[in-house]
Formats: sequence, structure tokens, C-alpha cells
Amino acid sequence: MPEAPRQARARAADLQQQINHHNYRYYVLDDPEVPDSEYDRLMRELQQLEADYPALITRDSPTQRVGAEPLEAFAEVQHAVPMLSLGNAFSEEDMLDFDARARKQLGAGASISYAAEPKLDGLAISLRYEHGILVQAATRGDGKRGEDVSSNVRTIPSIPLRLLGEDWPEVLEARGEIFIPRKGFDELNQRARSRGEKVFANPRNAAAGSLRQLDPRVTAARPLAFYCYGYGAVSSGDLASTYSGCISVLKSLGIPVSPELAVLQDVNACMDYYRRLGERRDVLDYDIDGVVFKVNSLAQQAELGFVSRAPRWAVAHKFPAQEALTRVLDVEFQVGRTGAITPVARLEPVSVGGVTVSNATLHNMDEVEKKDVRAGDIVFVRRAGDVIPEVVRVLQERRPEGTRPVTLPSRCPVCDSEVIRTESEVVARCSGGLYCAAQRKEAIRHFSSRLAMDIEGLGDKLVQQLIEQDWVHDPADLYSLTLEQLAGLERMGRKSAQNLLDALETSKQTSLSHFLYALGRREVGEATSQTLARRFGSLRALREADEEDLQQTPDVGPVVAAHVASFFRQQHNREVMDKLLQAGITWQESVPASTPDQAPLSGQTFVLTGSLSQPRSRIKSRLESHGARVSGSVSGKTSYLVAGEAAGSKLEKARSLGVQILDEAALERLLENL
Ligand code: 5U1
Repeated sequence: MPEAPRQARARAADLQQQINHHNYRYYVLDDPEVPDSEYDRLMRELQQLEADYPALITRDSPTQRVGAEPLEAFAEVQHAVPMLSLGNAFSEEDMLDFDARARKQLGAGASISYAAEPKLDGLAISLRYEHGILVQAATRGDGKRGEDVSSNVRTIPSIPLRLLGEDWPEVLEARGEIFIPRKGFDELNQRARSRGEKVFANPRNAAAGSLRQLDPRVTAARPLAFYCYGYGAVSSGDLASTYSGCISVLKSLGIPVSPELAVLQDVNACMDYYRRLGERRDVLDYDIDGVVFKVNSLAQQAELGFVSRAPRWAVAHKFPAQEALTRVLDVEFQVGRTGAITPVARLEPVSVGGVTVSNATLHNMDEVEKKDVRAGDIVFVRRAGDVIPEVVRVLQERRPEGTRPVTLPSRCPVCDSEVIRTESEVVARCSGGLYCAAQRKEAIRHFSSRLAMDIEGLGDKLVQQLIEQDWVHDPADLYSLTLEQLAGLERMGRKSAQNLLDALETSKQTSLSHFLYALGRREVGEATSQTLARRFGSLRALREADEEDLQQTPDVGPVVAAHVASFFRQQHNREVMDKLLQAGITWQESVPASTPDQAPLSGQTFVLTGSLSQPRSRIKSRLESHGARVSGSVSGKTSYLVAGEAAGSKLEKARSLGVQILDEAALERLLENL
């Protein structure tokens, strides 16, 4: 690579600085200093310089937003500081209660001023800056662990790749919401319509779908925007003594914040703000579903603390959800993956907040009985944000003659098995298990999903066909499919059929925790599968465990223990498991650990990088089954870096920190010797 002359280096640095400054004027201050043509000219000059001297390209150059290669999957990110959720207020009374509770806790005479901002209807994100450079962007996920969507987030023009000035903390995690402004959303859908593609139901779905693209070039074409409303880890401690002060600091670093931020002296002013913003809701350029109020003093916030994962110092005062009136045509029953039978109202199609609604959930029979919803009724239907539309209430006075109460069917509408509703459960369930086609499809989809057996290429439509052909009655049947069978299916040439067979073969090498999760027990999610696998070490031991024994497992209480023991007791479940093992599914058994601390790799942190010969999820799960933690980024706390082919910056960082580096062969040796 030719060394750039000093003059070119200086000019490139100057251009980067000018472009960053104009981004700040445009996106943060909403006050551009130059016309678009001048901005474009600066950008073109920088692109030309970088083309002439590739050595000038830096990771944070404004030309480097798009360019990362498509991913196979998103890596998992552990949040250094959990991402919180918010409690809701639905009325003025709720707001008064919230304020009274906070003042009571702060002590007599305490006065509270609040910071107020719109609550955007988007997707929460955490942006990690190290030494002023954007190094990682992660979704909220479950609040503790999210997904690494860095390459996609880098394409969002309003998100700075480098913070302004020099006065930033060494580590700063800015948090906020990614959203699609309405104008961009309308244009996006118009484009989709003109190409005959699927349109998005609302801006929130469009934002979520855009961020979850494996190819950053797709994300780059979506009109995403960002507002920051707080921070996670900050190496220098708090940025200011008030929330509004912190937001000013973040803004001065070039991070976009809501222009609607206001500091209000008391709860009455909050209610005024709420009313005024509510009146302007429809003219804003983005969807909002309420107002977030936060105690402005950070000292008071610290005193108030948290309840569960929501702070006691913040609340989302929601706007009334959008509702409409329509007629119930019928009440039908859907069967889910776990056999749960959900009553659904089929409706005369109606527009609710701009979206056509023709089905609404009735949740369960308790709800149906409580609301007394009947076919023929006129009902209020509500749709709020991403929530499934629901029937709110029946207009009894408009009930036609001759309607009859809805009753739970005694047989499953899909497979005719008996429907069971136990005393302790509000949910009714089909007892057909894997015999029920509705459950079969969902069970197989779940079985093949990424966190389960990770069978690439086994999509929804294909599973549907396999079931319609009557080739797959339980997950083990997948492993008897032949090339001839698969190649004859719709949209499946021989090559795709062979790819699927290869993926099935690869999936046979798994881990006990993946296998347990794949069995699809409602009570055994990813975390419980891991703790069970770690504690028992083998399927044999787990099959023999009784409820008491199971309850010795961390986080397994009496209800989960009872369900798990009953699952392993049932003959048809044992048969499916045996069939799967006979099909060749295998994993490395580990020494059972009575407590997680006794696992051989407990306390060790691994990072995986580069291109590896097995899916990362599988290596991760093998390591976790021995008690290791697998993280997405290298730090002083990393014990080992597992580096595959073409490892890049993580490998460099690990070397500079003196972290022990393993190739795949060395990792296998380490695991074998445990
Ligand atoms: N405007 C705003 N939205 N929002 C969402 N502020 C805000 N704060 C949040 C969330 C989840 O959480 C804080 C408690 C950090």
C-alpha cells in the first residue's frame, strides 16, 4: 500500500473533521451550515483521496459506513450494565401515584424536578465508544444480553462513528432508540409496493426488520434514525449531576438527542407536557407512544433505585392506545407449539391507527368469559405499538339477538385429541403433543432453530411441505429424509436438497444443552437447558433424575422440576429421544457439576473470532457446558481467544493484552483434557 504524502494525510484528516462537523450541525443541531451539494463535494474529495491512498482509510472515516461483508448470524453481546425497561402510567392518577411514591421515598419535603421526552416507538440500542470511536452496537435483547448489530448501526448516518472533540471518557456506552421517521417509512413502503414486495405494518416493525438484516447494505438503504436517552458503562463515572446535564454532554459529543427534552418543576407540569405533546403527536415526524418522565437529579435517582429491572425514578406515561369498533364474525381456536389453545376473534376488517386489523387475540378462556365476547358482537379493538390487536370490550347494548356464549372445544381443532385445562393454568392445551400437526410444525421449527439444533435451510415453508407430505411426524424423522424426496419438493433443486442433508448431518454433532432446548419443553428455555446440562452432564443422568434431584439445579424450582420430570417419564417422549440418538445425534458428555463453580472452566472467559469450522453457537455451548463464559469482545478479563481463519482486530487486541490464543485444534485438545 503506498504511503500517503504528508499533505494528503493532513487534507484527509481535515476533510474528516469538516464532514463530522457538518453531520453534527445537520443531525444533532438540526441547523445545517452548508448546502447538501457542498457536503457531497467534501465527501467525494475524501473518497477520492482514500481511493488514491488506501492507507488513509480509518475505521471511523465518514466514508466507511457501508462496506462490511454480510454476516451469517449476529454474535451475542453481554451488556456491561443491564439495559433497563420502564414502568408504565396509563392515567393522571398513575402519574400522581408515581410522583407521590418517589417523594415519599426521598423523605418529607423532597421536591422533584423531572426531565421529559417523547417515548419513541422504535428499538433500544447500546452504542459503545472506546477512545471516542464507535466499536460496538448491541440490541437490548433480554436486557442482559443482546445481539451485535454493529455493521448495521454504522450505516445510520446520524450515529457518529467518532465522538466530537477530545474530551470523552475512555469508554462510553450511549443508549437510546433507533426508529424510522414517518416520511422515510412511507417512502420505504411505496418502494416496496411498486416492486410488488411485502410492505411493513408500521414504522416500528420496519426499524426492527431493518436492523436485523445480515447484509448491512440492506440496512444502509433504510431511513433509520437515532435519539439517545441515556448511557450504560462510562469509565469516568456520571457525565453530570442531572439527567438533562448528561444529555447536554452527550449532545456536545455529537450524539443526537431528542429536541423535545424539557425540564419540568413538578408533576403538574409533567401532565401539561403530556397533554401538549399528545396534541402534537400526529404532526411529529416519528411515531411516539407516550412520554418518558425521569427524576432529573442523579443523586435522587440513586436514592430511588430499582424494582426488578425498571427504575423507580422513571415512568412512561402512555398515550391511549388506538382503538376502533368492528364486528366479531367468529371466534376460532388456534393451537400453538406447546399445544396452548388460544381463542382468536375473526373480525370484519377495520383500520386501527392506519393498520388493517382482521383478527384479534382473546388470550384465553378466562378472558373470553370475563369479556363475554360472542360471534356477532360489536367490539372495541385496540392496537398498540407492536402488541397483537386485542378485543378490549363488547358493546353489550348492540348485541344482536340469538348470540351464544363461546365454549372451549373438548377436542383439538387440528388433531382431534382431547383438550386439557388444569386448575392451575388459565391456558387450555391440546394433549396431542407431536401427533398434533399444529404442534408438530412448531416443534420441528423450534427443533431446527439456531439456538436449538441449528439446521440451516430448514425454513418455514419447507417444514410445512414436509408435514403436508406426511414424511415428518417427529423431529427424528428429519434424519431419514432422502435426496430424492427433498429434491422433488417445491423450490428445492438437488443442490438445495443436498445442502439441507449436509446441514442435517452437521447438526448431529451438538451439545446436551442444545439437545435439551431443541426438545421444546415450554419450561426449559436456553438458560435452563444449559444449567441442566451442566449439572447432570449426560442425558442418562437427567432421565433418571427425580423432582427432588432436579430442584438442586440452580434456578430450577418445583414447577419446572415437575414438568421436566414428567416429560422424561412419558414413554412417547423417551421414544422420540431414543430415535434421535439412533439417528446419530451425539455430543461430548461432561462431568456433572453439583454447582456451576465446580465446572472445570468456571470463571474462564472465552472470545471466538475469525472463521471457524463449526457454528459458533455450538462451540459456545460446548464451552458453556463446562462452565465457561463466552463474550463478544476482548478485554483484560478474557482468558482465551479462539481464533479461526482470517481473524482480525480481536486477535490483534488479544495479542496486545497478552491473552492466551488458541486455534481450533488447541481448543479441542483443551476440551478433551478437561
Ligand atoms: N425517551 C426515553 N425513552 N426511553 C426508553 N427515555 C427512555 N428511557 C428508557 C427507555 C427504556 O429507559 C431508561 C430507564 C434508561
